[in-house]
Amino acid sequence: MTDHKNREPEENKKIRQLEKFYRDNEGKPMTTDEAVKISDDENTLSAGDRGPQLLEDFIYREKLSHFDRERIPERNVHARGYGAHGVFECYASQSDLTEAHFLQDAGRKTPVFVRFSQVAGSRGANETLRDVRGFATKFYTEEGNFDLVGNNIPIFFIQDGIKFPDLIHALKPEPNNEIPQGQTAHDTFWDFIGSNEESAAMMMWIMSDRTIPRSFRTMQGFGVHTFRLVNKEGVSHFCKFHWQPVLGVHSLIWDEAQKIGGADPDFHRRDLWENIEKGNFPEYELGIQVIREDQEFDFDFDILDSTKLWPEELIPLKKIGKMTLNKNVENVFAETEQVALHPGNIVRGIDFTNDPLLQGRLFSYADTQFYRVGTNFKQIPINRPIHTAHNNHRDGAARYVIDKGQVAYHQNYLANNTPYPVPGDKGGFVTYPSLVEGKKVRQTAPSFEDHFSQGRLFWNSMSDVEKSHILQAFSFELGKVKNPEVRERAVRLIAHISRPLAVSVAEEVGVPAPPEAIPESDVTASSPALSMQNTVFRTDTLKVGVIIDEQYDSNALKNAMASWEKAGLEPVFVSRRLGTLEGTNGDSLSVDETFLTGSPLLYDGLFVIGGPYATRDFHFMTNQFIVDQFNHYKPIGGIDEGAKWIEEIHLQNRPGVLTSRAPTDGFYKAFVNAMAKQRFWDR
Ligand code: HDD
Repeated sequence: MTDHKNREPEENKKIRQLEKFYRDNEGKPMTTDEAVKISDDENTLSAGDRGPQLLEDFIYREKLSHFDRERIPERNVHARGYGAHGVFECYASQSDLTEAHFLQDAGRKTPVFVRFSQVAGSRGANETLRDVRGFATKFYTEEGNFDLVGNNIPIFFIQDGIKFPDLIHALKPEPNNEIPQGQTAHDTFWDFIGSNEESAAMMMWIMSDRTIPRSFRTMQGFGVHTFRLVNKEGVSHFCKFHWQPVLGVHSLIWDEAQKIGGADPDFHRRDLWENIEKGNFPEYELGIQVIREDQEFDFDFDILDSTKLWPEELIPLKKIGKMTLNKNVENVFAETEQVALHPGNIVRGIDFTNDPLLQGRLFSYADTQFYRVGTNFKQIPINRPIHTAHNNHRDGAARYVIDKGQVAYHQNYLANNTPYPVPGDKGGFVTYPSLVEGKKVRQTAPSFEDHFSQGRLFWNSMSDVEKSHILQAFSFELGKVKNPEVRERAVRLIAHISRPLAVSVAEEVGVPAPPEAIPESDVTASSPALSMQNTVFRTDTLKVGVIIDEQYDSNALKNAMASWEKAGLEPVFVSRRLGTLEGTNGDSLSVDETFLTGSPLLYDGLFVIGGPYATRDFHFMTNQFIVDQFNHYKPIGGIDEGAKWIEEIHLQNRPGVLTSRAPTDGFYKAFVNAMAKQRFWDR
């Protein structure tokens, strides 16, 4: 691997100049925080060889006191996450829709920081648990920071922010025994869902494979809420934001997700980190769906309801730019942990709507950052805007900036009334003057009351394989619920969306079928854009586990490698021990993983070459790898001994299993095509 510090893209450097905040210890003498050079960092000052330690040892005290304060409260939700820097590039001016500076010119580049996360798990949770993933982006624009704090699912569980603490209390580990960690397969979560019909559509999404993504690089992101775009003329459009991964949307299967939790609990962060280090920069296109103000009531759902999506077939997605993540963080705590994302961070040209869920968030995020990171969290390098902020905010715990001058108030004469407000026509932020009328009430809007049509739309849009995974997910999750009434209530909720699904789930989890009287949604439409089967399939950056031993067939490997390189496939050599292996031509290769450190779970496909001197153990371990890959529907190729072993267990000629004793170019091409298909569901 290359040292990523040496390849930090020039454009990131120029725009954000993060280096000025870096502290590099390499080659430097050790000092205290007061910069006093330290002569001994391993022995406490004590009175005599075996005597008591002395309180005056300021070096010892400083070291321990600082250590004692190293942790800050983890995020209440989305505690486990991983971030990276990058650049967003605008495709074409969007000035007809918005004044937002970063969307004015084709080719304009804006630095970004993204934090991916999982909702329920604590900071140490394993990363492949079934859960919604966060996809939060901070755009450091020339006119201030804009945060798009989204998820990998386009809708949400609830319609009003006041219910968020209830949702999260139900979803987190149960308070009496703090079990289970980071997952929803337990009584309180399903009690909440079964008691809150507005969660029905989200229930369908979270039971799909969307909640077990293959990689952060293969996840969509959604701003969820309806925002406003406002142009120079003051014309407003409603807008939804989407991120589309260039690699397509791909997920694990449940058996893999569970086992990877053990094989590599850091699966997602490792994948992101390693790919950025290798220069496989993840890319996502930003899409917007836009509707005019006068179309607000044209749909059979309320556009302010966060439990509803806008079907792309009705309101098409327009791609307006691309984000490339091109630099890992230098320090996870300083950047990923301290980054303070907030849907309330908007810039001129973007504004809020009355979506009650969004309004709740506008309060909650800043509030939590003040508590979690501290009063002056906005001055921390990762949170600072590109241009220095100027205002009369002063003091507070751990203020980093030294505010100069006598004046800290507005209006003033002594500083010539600076800092001064900027009128709207000179670049100041002006709130869109939307009309507000009505009595103060505490109630759900009647237009928010259809809870089942979009759950049904989602179900109608799934392929047979996706449907079977949803049934399996319900069977697992509700199967873990101890209270039979809670199971039954959840099954009744499913019946509003699909009676046959509810009946199958009821059978699986041992509760009565839902009463016939429950009305099932009559929506017949589907939205192909919602099915992951209709995504992009590519080979680049997919990993091929290559099982190989001494005296491997050098020519065959050379040909295979050439075809993989062309397709961007990345081989991982697996053998019985680390070190080098010699091929038939006297060439050598370096083993990446052993049967012990590697795992078939971690490769997108398997290619078995083996070698003539393979031991019985080698053969046995290889069989295990082959069977796991087969059970997970992933491509398998075999040549030489590899082909023989696959034939011995009668898997040759099964879908996605390719063997050859005399491999040709056509054979290698067929293996690459199988990798592109990724899964062979018809096995
Ligand atoms: Fe939230 C964190 C996404 C509803 C309150 N949320 C948080 C993060 C993401 C989301 C991605 C992690 C950001 C990071 O990486 O630091 N949240 C969402 C989405 C929602 C949503 C897409 C619905 C559309 N959230 C939501 C509501 C509330 C909150 C309704 C409260 C009223 N969310 C929080 C929070 C968190 C948070 C408690 C915890 C840590 C933080 O904010 O910074 O304030």
